[in-house]
Amino acid sequence: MTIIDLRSDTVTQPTPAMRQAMAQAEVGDDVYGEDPTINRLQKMAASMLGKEAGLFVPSGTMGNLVGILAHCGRGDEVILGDKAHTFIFEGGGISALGGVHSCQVPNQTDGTLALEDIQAAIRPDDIHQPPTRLIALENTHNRCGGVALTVEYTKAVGKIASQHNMHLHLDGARIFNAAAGLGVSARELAAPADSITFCLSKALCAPVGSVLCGSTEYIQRALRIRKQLGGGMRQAGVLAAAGVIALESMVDRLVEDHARARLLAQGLAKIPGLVMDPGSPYTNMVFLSLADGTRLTAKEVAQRLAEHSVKVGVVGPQRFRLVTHYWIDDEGVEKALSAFSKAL
Ligand code: TLP
Repeated sequence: MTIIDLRSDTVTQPTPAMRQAMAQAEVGDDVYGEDPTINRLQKMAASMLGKEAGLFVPSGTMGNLVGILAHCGRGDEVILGDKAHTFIFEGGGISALGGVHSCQVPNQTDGTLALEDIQAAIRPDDIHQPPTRLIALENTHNRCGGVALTVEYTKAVGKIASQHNMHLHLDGARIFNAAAGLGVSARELAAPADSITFCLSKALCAPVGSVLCGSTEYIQRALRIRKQLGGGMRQAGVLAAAGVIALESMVDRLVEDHARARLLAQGLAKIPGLVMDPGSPYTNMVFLSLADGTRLTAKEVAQRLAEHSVKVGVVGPQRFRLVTHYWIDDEGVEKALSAFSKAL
């Protein structure tokens, strides 16, 4: 029986077109800068994000790590959200491996950091304090419900960064979902940022990889850091080939995932015992909880759903995250709704 896997868009398998492109990919040694497929992917990515250069990395986590270390030295500080993926889910890599200090500012429910909170977090020039070098935002914001940060907001943060001679990094793991959700281009969303990393292996279905984009000089620095971290790959054009297909043919269809997330949310809202997060879904993520007084925990409900071949993310004792993606069709949404009805 087909599994309806709504745990994440990271579970997406490569499409048949990707598998074919991977098999036929022209490759070379990328540490020598000689993999034509990687070079093509990096160029495409940079151009779509409006940056001078791109760097293929194995994961979103490495994209953020390399991205932040290319801005900050040991003892420097980055301002980020207390619900940021980089703060919560990346193993503390920026401090463990780069000695970068983080200053967490509360994420508002719309995924933003209040501008006054950012201003207040910027350190004075004082030898007792770590120098604030960077602000990092996340778009779409995962823990804040997959909500997209607007161009206007990102511009306002970019302005603060440049006024203080600091930089702005965007964890744009799902920047193309943000763009689709807002009806703007990813390039506009990335414009105020000095650097952006986005993932090929989430909603865009590629099996591996992310791309970090920024100025030529910045990417040159990032290249050295990627090598230090062991992320210099050789004939990885077989992976980049799927990324090229992802950028060519998977971006414009993301609106379909968003429409199915809405369909899913509408159906779930009608099932007694479930409480939708207000506003959910913004893009491809549906967040909901069990109503107070429900005897079952989210984990127990997830086990029951699994018996009906439906997998969901459990993100709290009573809370779920369901993510739509390329491999979830209308029938998948129907099956998920029917499984929830049966499980409860
Ligand atoms: N997020 C994963 C989990 O780690 C939670 C998911 O299922 O959503 N930035 C953001 C905003 C992300 O959501 C993720 C992955 C990453 C970075 C890291 O990407 P990978 O998994 O490629 O290292």
